Amino acid sequence: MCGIVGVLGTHEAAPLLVEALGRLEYRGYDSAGIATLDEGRLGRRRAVGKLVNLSDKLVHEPLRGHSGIGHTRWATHGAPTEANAHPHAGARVAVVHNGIIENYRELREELSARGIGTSTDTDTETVALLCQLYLDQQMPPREAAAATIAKLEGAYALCFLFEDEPDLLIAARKGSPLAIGHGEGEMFVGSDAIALGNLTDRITYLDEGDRAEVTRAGVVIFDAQGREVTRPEKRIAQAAAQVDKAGHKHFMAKEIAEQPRVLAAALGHYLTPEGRIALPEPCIDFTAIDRLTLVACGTAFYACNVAKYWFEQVARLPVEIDVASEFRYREPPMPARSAALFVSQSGETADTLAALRYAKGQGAQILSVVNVTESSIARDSDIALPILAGAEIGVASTKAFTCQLLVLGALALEAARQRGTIDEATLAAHLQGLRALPGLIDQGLSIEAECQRVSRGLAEARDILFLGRGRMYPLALEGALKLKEISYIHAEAYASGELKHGPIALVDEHVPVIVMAPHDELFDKTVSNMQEVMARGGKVLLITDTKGARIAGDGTWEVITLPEIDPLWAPILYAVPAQLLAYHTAVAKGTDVDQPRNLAKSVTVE
Ligand code: HGA
Repeated sequence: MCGIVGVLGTHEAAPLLVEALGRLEYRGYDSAGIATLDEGRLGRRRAVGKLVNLSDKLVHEPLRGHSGIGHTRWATHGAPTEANAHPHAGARVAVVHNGIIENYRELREELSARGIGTSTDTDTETVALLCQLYLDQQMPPREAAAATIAKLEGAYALCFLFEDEPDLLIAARKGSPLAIGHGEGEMFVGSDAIALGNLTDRITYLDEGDRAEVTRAGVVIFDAQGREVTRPEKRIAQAAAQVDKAGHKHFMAKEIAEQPRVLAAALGHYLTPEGRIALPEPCIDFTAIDRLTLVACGTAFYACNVAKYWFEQVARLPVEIDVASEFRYREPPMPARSAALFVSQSGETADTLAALRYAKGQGAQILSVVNVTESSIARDSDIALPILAGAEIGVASTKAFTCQLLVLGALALEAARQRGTIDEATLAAHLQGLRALPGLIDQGLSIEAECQRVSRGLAEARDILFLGRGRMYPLALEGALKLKEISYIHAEAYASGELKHGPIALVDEHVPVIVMAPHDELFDKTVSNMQEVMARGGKVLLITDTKGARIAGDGTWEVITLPEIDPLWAPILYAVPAQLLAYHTAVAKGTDVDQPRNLAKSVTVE
């Protein structure tokens, strides 16, 4: 989603702002802009589309000055035009904003009653105009910003820059993350630590409701009640990490290839060298709960769908599951003996965070599975389990998905152990299966050339169906989502058994049907459904293992063969062809793989 950056530097700010915005490109955006103070005067440059358009503009119309703010916008209110791009400004203040100001209509009316008109379609402009109104009423900048923030409803991360105030930025957060960066005689603001990676690794995260007055001498923070507070300064290793593609054409390709390594790192964290499960202490007591609620959005939701099978089949623990945007408003009762688990790569997903807060309000024990351990979701949880995937830059999640599955799998085994629903030998075998995963995924990656070849055919299709049964049904859902996200081909997933209840009407020779079926206990059932497709002229791509290929390969359009694996963990391995097919289809179609249209990486608005 939107990226925010602020600089109080000792050199020209514009190049630093543009570079930092470049580090935020991965979040997805449709326009960009910066404002600086040149000898105390506010100047703004904004451009629609990629950051390069803004850079080009700056070549012809440079902005000078050592203080500035910048923004990459993912439009929520108003089309992605130059007028709607941030920073928004009044005569003496400029503002960048991430989030949604929900009472912007009322604010507009208030401004209009005073003869102040708006000139954009955004909610954000009202923030700049309101602050300007307070400045016009002779409030000093710090007070004008505080008074403005007090009037806002909704979610925001904000950064204000004032004319004639080259040593001041005001930053505030409610519902959207914001970080302060500490330099040597310089200070920074960023919507995440990655934005500031080239500027500093010393970061202070603002808490919910905080307002920060930033000067080159440091930062003074006030909490939601206006009390001065101290927030810890941390060294963030990840921020310094080079955000580069390591020789790959796209971040997505790099992140797919990284999976054996990051899964091995996660295994090292969650299993002892002797192969026992090692969860952080104190861990959840699975014998004290009768139900587990799993909540997430998008790909993380499909990881939860897989985990439901694991918790129910292996640990005999009833699981309720929902997408966060529905869960948060559904007012579900949460029985006393229950826990709720939230999965989010960024740990900032707005709907998931709101769902977590609802469950917490109901008294449930809160667990989370996140990649960013400093995130709001991690901090609001009783137990936060890191997936240790490293920075994921591609908008389409890949390594975070498989790492989420690995952590959820280890947790399900732990639940089974505690609840006595698994015997020693079976537990040891499944643990062995988990340990084998990095090697198997490494082998699995060798199907890339085949996936690339098959994808040339898929790229011609207008619609594609994915089928899976049991634990593979969520993988079919994930495969369809991945393909839609980056290739823009319409794809749907169905539980194989559901096909004949409607969607089979779609099947003809133009609709490829991708069947995900390892040779497991449900293989024969899935193969029957596959035969039903082929009997109607359907063109089947079967993804299976050697045994499955031998039995059911005849008559299919294509077969992709993966190594054999403990069927329990097959969803983790079968994520690889789902990712590779989506990736190569998108490449064949020439779409923007890492920053697909309309999508954002960390969805911080609801
Ligand atoms: N509502 C603002 C900012 C949008 C946003 O935060 N996206 O992530 C706008 O539409 O400009």
